[in-house]
Amino acid sequence: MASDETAAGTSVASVELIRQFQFERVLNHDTRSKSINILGTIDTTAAILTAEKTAFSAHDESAIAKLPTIANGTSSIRLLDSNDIYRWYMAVLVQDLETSPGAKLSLIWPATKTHIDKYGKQRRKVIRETPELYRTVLAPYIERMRGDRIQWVYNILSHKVEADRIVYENPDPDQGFILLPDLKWDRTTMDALYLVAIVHRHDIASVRDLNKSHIAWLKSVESEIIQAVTRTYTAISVAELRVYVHYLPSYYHFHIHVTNVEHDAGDGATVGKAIMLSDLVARLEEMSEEVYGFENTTLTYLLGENSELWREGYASVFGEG
Ligand code: G7M
Repeated sequence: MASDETAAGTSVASVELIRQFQFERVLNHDTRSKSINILGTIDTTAAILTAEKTAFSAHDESAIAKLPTIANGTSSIRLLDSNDIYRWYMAVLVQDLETSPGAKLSLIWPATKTHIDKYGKQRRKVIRETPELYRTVLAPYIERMRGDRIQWVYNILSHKVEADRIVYENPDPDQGFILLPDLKWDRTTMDALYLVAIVHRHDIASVRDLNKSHIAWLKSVESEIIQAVTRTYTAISVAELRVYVHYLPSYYHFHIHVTNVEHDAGDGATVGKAIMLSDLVARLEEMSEEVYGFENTTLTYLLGENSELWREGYASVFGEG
């Protein structure tokens, strides 16, 4: 951001956008993560608003100690039922924008069809992607998905946005990366810590581009990440960090997810999507010179049936009809 004035101006304009959001329909909701994705419009253009109830900040014991008393007066607690030694209630907890906000909102605007498909409810399919399928179906799709769709990545790498949030940077154009809070993190709840490390180099779109020549580099990136995180967030130790990569990712410029193991990152941290970085390195180490890299292996993952990749690519390979 060029100056504080610009930053403040951007922030007011961004808050104003939320106020202008016109509801259209619910795309998806999840009772476990207590979140909802809503499709709407802002100034007649499609927008997706995601609202997620915030987690309790277990590290902040003084706030938690006040929990039984922070309900807004006795009229805001209602007994639902009781049975023997068990009693359960509904309560309105006092919220405060700075210290205990009730929800985290994310806005995508203008939202593309790919975003709307991604945030909508959808069944998933298992894709057993051979090297041949990678070359013929996924690789051409990845080419189309680079460019504008990852403008946000380039903005971070060039310090154009989110620069004041950077937790750690190794600026080397070949070896380096930027570590910063993922947009999914509220930047306060330590148990929900979620960072993303985006590499400076542009030649790795996904796990498929990793080969044996990257082993030493991946190891040093992982250890730099771990050192930076444990130095910055002293409440967290090495054994509490989950460092992993998505296959398939949503954005095709190599990046690494770093979360607190206590955080339930939902589908993003499950089998069929998340691969531990250290497992990737181990697989590369075990690979023969002949196989050499992930380009020549079979990788299996889950794919939403709303996605263009399923509809226009894999449906005809794995679909029923
Ligand atoms: O699935 P994939 O590995 O591509 O995940 C990309 C990650 O980047 C997700 O965890 C997103 O929440 C995160 N992310 C996406 N965008 C658009 C941004 C952004 O603009 N800023 C930050 N800090 N993280 C983002």
